[in-house]
Amino acid sequence: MADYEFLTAEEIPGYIATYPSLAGRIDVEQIASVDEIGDGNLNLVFLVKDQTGRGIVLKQALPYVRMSGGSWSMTPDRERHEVESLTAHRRLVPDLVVEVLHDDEKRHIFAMEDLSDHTVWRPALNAGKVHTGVAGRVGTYIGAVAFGTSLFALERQQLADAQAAAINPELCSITEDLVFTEPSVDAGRNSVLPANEADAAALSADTTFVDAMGRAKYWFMTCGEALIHGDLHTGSVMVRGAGDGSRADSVKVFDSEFAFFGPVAFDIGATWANYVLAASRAYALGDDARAQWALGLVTETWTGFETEFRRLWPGRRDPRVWRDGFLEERLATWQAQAWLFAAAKMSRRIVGYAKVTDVETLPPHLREGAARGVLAAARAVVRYGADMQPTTFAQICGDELATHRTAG
Ligand code: SR1
Ligand code: MG
Repeated sequence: MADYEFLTAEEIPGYIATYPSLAGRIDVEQIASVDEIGDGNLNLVFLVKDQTGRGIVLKQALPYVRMSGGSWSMTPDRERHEVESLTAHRRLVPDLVVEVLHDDEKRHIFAMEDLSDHTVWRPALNAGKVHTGVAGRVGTYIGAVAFGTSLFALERQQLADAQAAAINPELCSITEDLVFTEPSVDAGRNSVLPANEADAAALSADTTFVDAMGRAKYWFMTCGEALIHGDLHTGSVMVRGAGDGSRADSVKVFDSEFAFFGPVAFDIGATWANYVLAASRAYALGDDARAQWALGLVTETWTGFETEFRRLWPGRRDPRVWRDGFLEERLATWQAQAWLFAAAKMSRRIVGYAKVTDVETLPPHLREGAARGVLAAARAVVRYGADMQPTTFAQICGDELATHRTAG
C-alpha cells in the first residue's frame, strides 16, 4: 500500500484539531500525553489525554497484522467494519458498546470514547478479579445483536443493504483458517510447549474432533444470521468496578473488526471458550473455587442471551410464520452450535497462532497441564450429543481441566 499513511504521535494534536467532533472532546491546546497503548494483535491504538484529564482513543487499522511485524498483509478496510458494527450495535444496546466519535475511512482511523477508567476483562480475570454481572451483560449484548441486526428486526431492503456492507472476506478467512482448520491441520503457524506436542498430535489425529471442526467451519461460512461481533473474547470487553466480587458498574464491548453476517452462536461460543481458558488458569494455580466461578459464566452468558432474545421476540417482523415453536427451535440450535464453536476457539488458543495470556503467562510446569486440559475439554465436548446444556458443557470442561492440570 504505497499511499498508506501511518498515524504518528507527533501529528495527533494537529489531527484532532482538524475535526470539530474530536476537538470538542479534548483541549488540543493542552495535550498532556499521547501514548500508544495497543496490545492487540492487529492495530495501532493511541490514548490522548489533555491536562484536565479528558481523553479520546484513536485507533488505526494497519495494512498488515501487527503481531506479524508486517509480514502478513491485511486489509485496513477492517476499520470500516469495526466502525459500522460498533455503531449498529450501540444503537441496540447503548450502554454495552463503546462510543465511536469519529471515522476517517481514508486513513483507516477512528476515534472512540476514552475508557481508561475501565480495564480489559482478560487481564482483570488473570489478576484474580471478580467483576460480577459482566457475563450476563455480554449475553444481553449478543441477544440484542442477534435479534436487532437480523431478519427478525430489519425490513427486507435494509437487511440486504446491511448484509452487503458487512461482507468481510479477508477477516473471515483468518477465522476460518486459524480457528477451524489450523488447530488440527498445522499450516506452519502452530506452536506448543515440547511437553504438549503429543497433545497437539492427538488433537490432529482425532477424527471426531476434525469432523466436528469441519461442521463448525461450514456453519461459520454459511449461517449469515446477524451482524455478529466475530471476535468476542474476554479481551474484547472492558469492565469498570472494584473487581472484588461487587457488580461491575460498566461493561463495554469493543474491537469488532471481524464483524460480518455470521452465526449467532459463534459469539456465544467465543465467550464460553474464554471462560474455559480462564478456568484453566485458575485450576492450574490451584484455585478451584475460582475455576468453578469462571465456568459458571457459561450459563450466565447463555441466560443473558436467551432472556434478551425472548424479550425482543414479540417484535419480530413476521409472526405469521415465525411462531413460538420456531423460537424454541432456534434457541436449541444456537445452543448446540455454541459448544462446537467453543471447542474450536479453545483449541486454537492452545496450539494455534495468537494465543492468550490466561495460559501463556503461567509458568511452563503449570502451562503444560492447563494446555492439556483445554485440549482434552475441546475433544470431550465435541463427543457429546446435540442436547448438551450450558451447565453440562461447563461440567465436562471442568472435569477435564481438573484431571489434567498436573503436568506429566
Ligand atoms: C492474525 S489475527 C489473529 C487473531 O487476532 C484477533 O484477535 C483474532 O482473534 C484473530 O484470530
Ligand atoms: Mg481483536
